[in-house]
Amino acid sequence: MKVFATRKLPEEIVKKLEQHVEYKEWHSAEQPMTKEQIVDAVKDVDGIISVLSDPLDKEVLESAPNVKVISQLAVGFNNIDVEEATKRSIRVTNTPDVLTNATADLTFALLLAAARKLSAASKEVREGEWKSWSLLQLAGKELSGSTIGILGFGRIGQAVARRAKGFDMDVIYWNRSKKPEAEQAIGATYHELKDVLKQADFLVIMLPFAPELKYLIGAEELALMKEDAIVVNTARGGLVDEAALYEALKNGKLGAAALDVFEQEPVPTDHPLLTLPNVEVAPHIGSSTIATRMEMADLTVRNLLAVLQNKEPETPVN
Ligand code: 8YV
Repeated sequence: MKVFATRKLPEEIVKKLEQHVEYKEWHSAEQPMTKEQIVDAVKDVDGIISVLSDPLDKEVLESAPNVKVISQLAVGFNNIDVEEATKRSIRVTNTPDVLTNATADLTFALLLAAARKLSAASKEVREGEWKSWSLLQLAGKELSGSTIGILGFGRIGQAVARRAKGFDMDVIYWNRSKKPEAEQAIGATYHELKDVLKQADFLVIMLPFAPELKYLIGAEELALMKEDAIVVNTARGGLVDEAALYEALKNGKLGAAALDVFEQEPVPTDHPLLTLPNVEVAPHIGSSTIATRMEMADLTVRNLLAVLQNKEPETPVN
C-alpha cells in the first residue's frame, strides 16, 4: 500500500507508518503543495494524509483512482469534497476531541491578549516606551461580569464556555441546533444570532466552515455589536468578512479582534488588518501544543491504517 502525506510528519510517526506502508511525504516544511503537485503526488496512492488547506476536490480525487482513505490531520475538513469521496467509496477521517482543550486554550489566550492589549504592552516594554506609571496605562477590558457570546456550541465551543465560567463571565451562545444538556451542564443560555451579537462583550466564533456560513459575520452583523466588543476567531477565516471587520475596527465601531485564522493563509503581510493596533494575531496554531499535535498525528495514522486494513476507523467523517 502506498501513502502520501502533504506535510512533513515527525520521525517517530514516519517510522510507525513505514512498518505498514510505502510512505512518501512532501519534502518542504516551508512551501505548501500546489494543486498540480498534489494531483501528481496522489496518482497511484492508496491513502492520503492531508491538512486544512489541501484542496482535495473532485478534480484531485478523479486523478487518484486507487485512494481508499483520506486521513485529515484536523477536526475541520472543509477542504475535502466529502460527497465526491463518498461516491468513490473513499473513507474520510478527521481528528476530533483530541484538540478540543488546546484550541479552547488558545482561544482564551487570544481573547485575553486582546482584552489586555498584550501585543501593545510587550511593544511598550521592549521598545523603551515604558516611561512611568499612569492610571489608565494600557487599560483593558474586564472579563469578570462580562458576557461572552459563542457562535457554535460543539465540542470546542463548549470547552470555551467552561473556561469562560472560570473567569466569571455570563455565557450565551448561538448554534444551528439548541444544546439543552450542555446548556444546563455548563450554565449557558441559547439566544438568536442577532441577540448574541447585540449582547456580547466578547464574541467567539467556533463554527465549522460551510459555504452557507461564508461571511456569517459581515458589516450588518458587526453593526449590531457593542462598540467596545472584542471578536475572537479561531475557527475558519471565511466565517468573517475581513474587509467589514477592518472597517469596523478602524472606525471605532468595534473594540478589538483576535484572529488565529484568515481567509487566505498564510495571511499576506500587507493585509489591512495587520496595520491596526487593536488586532491580535496568530498563525493558525489553535491546536498546537506538543501533546495535542502528537495525538492528532497518531490518530491520523491509526485512522489511515484501520481503513487500509479493512477495519473501521476511530473517527470517520463519512
Ligand atoms: C489544524 C484546525 O492544525 O483541526 C483543525 O480544523 O484548524 C487545526 O487544528 C489545521 O487545520 C491543520 O490541518
